[in-house]
Order: sequence, then structure tokens, then C-alpha cells
Amino acid sequence: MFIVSNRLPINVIKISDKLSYCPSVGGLATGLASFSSAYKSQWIGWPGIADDEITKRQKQQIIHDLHQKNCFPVFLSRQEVEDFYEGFCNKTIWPLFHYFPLYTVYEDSFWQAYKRINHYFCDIIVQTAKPDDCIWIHDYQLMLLPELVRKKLPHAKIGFFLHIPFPSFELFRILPWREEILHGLLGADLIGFHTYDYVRHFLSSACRILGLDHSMGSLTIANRIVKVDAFPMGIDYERYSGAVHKPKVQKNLTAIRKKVGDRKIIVSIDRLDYTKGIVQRLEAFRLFLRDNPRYKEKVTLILLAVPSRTGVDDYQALRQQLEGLVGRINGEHGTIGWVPVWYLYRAVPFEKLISLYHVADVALITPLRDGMNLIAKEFIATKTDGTGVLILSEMAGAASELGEAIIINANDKESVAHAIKQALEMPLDEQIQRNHFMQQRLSRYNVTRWAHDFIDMLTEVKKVQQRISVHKLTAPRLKKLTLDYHQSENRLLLLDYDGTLVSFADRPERAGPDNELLTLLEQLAHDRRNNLVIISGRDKNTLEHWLGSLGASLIAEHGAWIREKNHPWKVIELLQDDWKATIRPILELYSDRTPGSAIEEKNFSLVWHFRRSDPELAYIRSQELKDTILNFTTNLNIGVYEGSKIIEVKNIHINKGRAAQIWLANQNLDFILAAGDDYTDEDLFSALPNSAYSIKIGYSISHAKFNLDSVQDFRLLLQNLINKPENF
Ligand code: GDG
Repeated sequence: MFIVSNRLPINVIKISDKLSYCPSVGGLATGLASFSSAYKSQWIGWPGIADDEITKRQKQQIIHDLHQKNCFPVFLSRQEVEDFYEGFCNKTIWPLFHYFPLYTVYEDSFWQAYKRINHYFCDIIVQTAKPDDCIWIHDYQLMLLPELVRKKLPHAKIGFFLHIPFPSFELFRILPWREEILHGLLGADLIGFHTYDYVRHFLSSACRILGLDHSMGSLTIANRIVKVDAFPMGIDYERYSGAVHKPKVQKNLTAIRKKVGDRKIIVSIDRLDYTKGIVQRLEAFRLFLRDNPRYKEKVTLILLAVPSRTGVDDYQALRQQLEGLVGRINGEHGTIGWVPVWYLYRAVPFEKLISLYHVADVALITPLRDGMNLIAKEFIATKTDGTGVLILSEMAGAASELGEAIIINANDKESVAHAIKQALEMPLDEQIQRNHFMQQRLSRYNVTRWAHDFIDMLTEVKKVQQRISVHKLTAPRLKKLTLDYHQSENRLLLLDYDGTLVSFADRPERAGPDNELLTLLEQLAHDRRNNLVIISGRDKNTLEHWLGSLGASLIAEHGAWIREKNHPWKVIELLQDDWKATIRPILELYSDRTPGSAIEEKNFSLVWHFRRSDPELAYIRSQELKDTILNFTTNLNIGVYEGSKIIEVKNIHINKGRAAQIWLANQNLDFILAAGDDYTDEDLFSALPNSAYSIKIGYSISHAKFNLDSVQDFRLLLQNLINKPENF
């Protein structure tokens, strides 16, 4: 198992030419460290020191030392760190994905660096991993990596987890490199997010930008299933709750209490980041002090801002703004002997962090956007006596799991100020009751459970992929099919047209067959041993126009019309079409209300096409339309069928299987091949005898015996049949 993240869990530091190693801080590193050691996984990432700052010997030393700890470093130059990490990651993706488009910088050199560094990571993976290893890639710095690794190690189990929000389509579409990012992510077998909202946003972008539909969170990419799901990240609960009893923590607790006296303590702890809403939070505290003067000298806000991304201008400006505001609040409200806000700008050791959580009466955690927020969970875990109140922003992913906290809108100063008062005055038994539920949940769904869930799901997706590939028409099966074909004298070939012989991706829907296809079909039709039947949902005039002179039999409108070779068209049975007058106005209404959609009228069916419409609107409309029509069709002998971007209304007696009976009834057939790609072909597959070869183009659930990847592959198969047997 490989864990791949921007930073290794170990940071290399150089002080006066001497190297030392210390654990990395940050949600990802702290969260995954325990899981990684339990799994004995290898970790690939940047060691935190730029290439230019170390000698060649030191580099070798770092590689050696990190290998001992199962870590494989990816080295970056100072310039690369600037363009990739501070640039594309933290000036482009971070602000955009946290809904700060005005902070977002679009700079091609940053993008070039992002691509290059993702390639570096890929190189190290390829050098280190075996072809079918499990590779778990993390976070927004490495969104191109799944696809890069997939190209090099096609059989690897690749998982990707995003630790920050995935923004709504309206935000994501702003990114000039949106297609590349989506393609990059879709190289994974499983893509995980903290919450279902982010899953929805991702699926909506995949649909609107790449035209990819999903079914229950599964997408099919080049015949590979990719699953997208929510896995809310947990914490190492025991580590946080257990730490409270450590002597060092107890000593800190006594020291803090001695300094604060019997004042209430509110803590605010985050990396110094504009997404964390620290300034807005301070403003709310200021308002609270103004509106509740009786709390003066009775409450202290300990504000720990952990330095972060100090090389990025916006972060420097934020620090200044924050420090100015702290000064103003202390100046306005402080008294001799009472400083309302204790401001600390530094990272603190783990034990100090635990002491701060445990000593606090209230934790004020009010990000404007946050993928999850582990601080909120850690705070709850350290409340071993059950007391303490969490005030949490609804914009943190954690809010969906921590519903017993006081949930606020971080932009609403008044309500945050009110929440502070409510928290300070909350009866102890209510605090204990609320925390009890959250503690139960957090101790159950901890970080190990989260990671196992993710890996289990990844394994499951891989199994599904394998089950599907079991039916693939592999070379030996193809050989057998070809031999059977050449040894037979009376063959039936039932071939669907759209999606089987031609693909929409290669050719416009109305363009008709290309010359290569016409030649192929002509050759098949001219072999006297073949009964070639093209079986399509198209109307009869189109089929006649395109394929009428081939010498093949034709079936149009899914079986309503039949034209046996050298015979005129005939209707399969006496079909009614008077229902069309009732249904047509309904379709017209939906067509008017759904831009880009259109109605096609065939002799015995009406089709509503919505391939060119906004996918989400079209989906809603198509479901409404289906329901509406079903109400009308109860006594009409007609059915409503959902195909690929179409709703078709037709006589229930029409289907391809029924139409094919005319040929299948022939007892002398010694070879049958049927091929199709969508739901209408399933009736055909079910109607075939056991000895027939049935092939589904694509990989969804089917009655067909075999699957092939693409139209291209199916044409190749037909070409093989035409070739002489000795060519195999
Ligand atoms: C990203 C997403 C998501 C913080 N200061 C100190 C310290 N920490 C540790 C905390 C906690 C972690 O850092 C911070 O995690 P968060 O989740 O709060 O925030 P991000 O760093 O922004 O993390 C976030 C997370 O990834 C995981 O997916 O939840 O939404 O933005 O574990 O304990 N640790 C120590 N000293 C400090 O001063 N020792």
C-alpha cells in the first residue's frame, strides 16, 4: 500500500548545516499517520526542504534516512515549490475550491509547474510500486496524478481522496484547466470526498463538462467503472481522549488555569488561513463583549493562529489584519489585569494543544469553508468529563456529523455573538448530553475506520471491474467465434446500428454511414452463407436511404417495420398510431420548456431527444415526462422507454426480439451473431438460442454473453470474419 501526498509525514529541517526530522502538522499528516503505520504502508511525498538548500550528500542522506521510515521523497527546487505549491495549489485551487474566486490567480506558469510536479510524483511511484499495488493519492496538489499513474500501471488499485471541498459546478467551471483536472481525477478507481455535497458537485461537473452520466455514483470511463463516494474523515479518537491524562498535559492544564483564574475560556485554533473565518470570528467576539458588558473580565479568548503558507501575499495581509484587530479589541475592552484576547502566532506541541482543548469551556470554530475540520472533532474527543461547548460553522464538512454542536453561519456576526453567550450559559447536564452523542459517533467512526472503509470500497470497485471484464471477448474467445463462423454454412448476423456499427462520438447523428462501414457491410451481405440483418430504432426512410442498396435485410423503428432482402417494407402487425395525437402535445410542451431538446416522430413511435440539453435540467424533465405519460398510457397498449438521452413512447408489442423471430425461426441456422449497445437490444439478446454469440458494446448489465470495448473493436471483429481463416 502506498500513500501519496504533497507532504511526507516527516519534515526535514536544516539548522546550521545539520539535518533533523520532525513530524509534519496539518490535518492530513496527523490523521493518516496512525493508519499508515498500522498498514505498514510506504509514503511518497515532498520532505519539506527545497533541493537548492541541500548538498548532494545531504540529499542522499535524506533519501537513506527516510527509507528507514518507509518514506520516499520527491525533491522540488525552491522555484518549483513557489510555482507549484505556493502558486497553483495555494493561489489557484485552494481559493477557488473554498469559494474565494477573487483571490484566485490564473497563471499558466503555475499550471505548467503543477503538471510537471505531478509527473515527478508519478515517476517515483512507477520506480517504487509493483504493477498491481494499491496506491492511495491525497488531496488537491495531486489531482492529475491518478490518470498519470493509470497510464503507467493500468492494473494498479488507485484511490484518490480530496481533503478540501469540491466546489459547485458554477465555481469549478471558472478554472481554465477544468477538463484536465477532471480527467486526472478519473484515472482513479475510487474518488472520495468528505461529504455528499462535494460528491454531488463533482458528479455534476463530470456530467456538465465531460458529458459523463453516473448511476448511483458510478461512472464508466473507457469501460472502467469509477466509483465516487463520501467518506467523512475521522480522528485517532483514543490518541486525543487518552492524552488528557498525560503528566505533561496535566502540568500544562494547571499552568493555564493558574494564569486565567476562574474566568471562562474560549479557544480558537486554526492554521492562519482566510478560509477559517478568524477575522469574522474576532468581530463576533468583539460584538459579544459590546453587547454583554457583564462578561468583561469574566472570559478570555485564547486565539492560536498556526503559521501557514507564509510565502503567499494574501496570508501575510491576513496576519496583519488579524493582529490589528486583536490590538483593537484588547485596547477597547481590556482592563488592567484582563486581556480579552490572548493571541499566539505559532505551532504548539501536541501536549499543549490537548491542554488548550481540554481547558476550554467553549471552542469557537467558524470557518467560512472547510473540507472537514478535524480541530472540532479533536476538541470533542478531549472532553473526557463531558463538559465543554462546541460552536461550529455550518460551512465545515464536520457540521454534518456534529449536529449537537451550536451550529452557526460564520458570516452572521450577531448569531455568532449570541451563540457565544448561549455556550457560556449552557447548563452542564446539557453540555454532557450533547457531547455524549458526538463522542460516541467520533469514537466509532475514527480515522482507522475511515481509512478501512475507503480501502474496502476500493477493493470492492476493483472486484466489480474484474467481474465485468470476465465477459470480455478476449483473443481466445474471438478466435473460437471466428472459427465457428468460417465452419458454418447458414449464418444469421443481427446487427444494431447506432452505438454498435457507428458511434456518436466519431460521427454526427445525422451523417449516415462512412465508406469503411459500407464496404464492410457489403462484403458481409454478398457472402451467400450470410443472412445480414441491420436492426435499428431509426425510421424506415433513413435506413432505406443509408443502407437500402447493400443487399441486407432491414428492421426499422425497433421492429415495427421489416424489409426482408429483396422484399418491400411491411409492418410487423396491424399497429395503432392514433395515440400519438394525445402524446405529441405533451412532448411538445416538454420540448418547449427544455432548451436543446427535440421531438422525432416515427410511424409508430415518438421520441424525445435531450442529448443537447443541460443534463441536470433534462434529467429532471425526463423523469417528470415519464410520470406524466405513464398516466396517459394505462389503457393504450403503449409503453415509455428510457434510452441514452432519449425517452421513447411506442407500442408495447414492438421490440427487436420479436422482429428477429422471422429469421430465428429458420431451423437450419448453424451460426448466430447478435450485437447491440443499449436497452432496446436486450430484447434481442433474450430472444436468442443458447448457441448464439451475443455481444454487448460497452459494459453495463446485459443479457449478452460477451462484451466488447467499442464500435472500433466490433468493426475489427467483422473485418476479421471477412478475412480468410488462414489469417488467424
Ligand atoms: C485540511 C482541510 C480537513 C493544528 N495546529 C497545530 C496542530 N494542528 C493539527 C490539528 C489538526 C490539524 O492540524 C488541522 O486540521 P484541520 O482539519 O482543522 O485543517 P487543515 O489543516 O486545513 O486540513 C480540512 C483536513 O485537511 C483533513 O482532511 O479536515 O478541512 O482543510 O489535526 O490537531 N497540531 C499541533 N500543533 C499545532 O499548533 N501539534
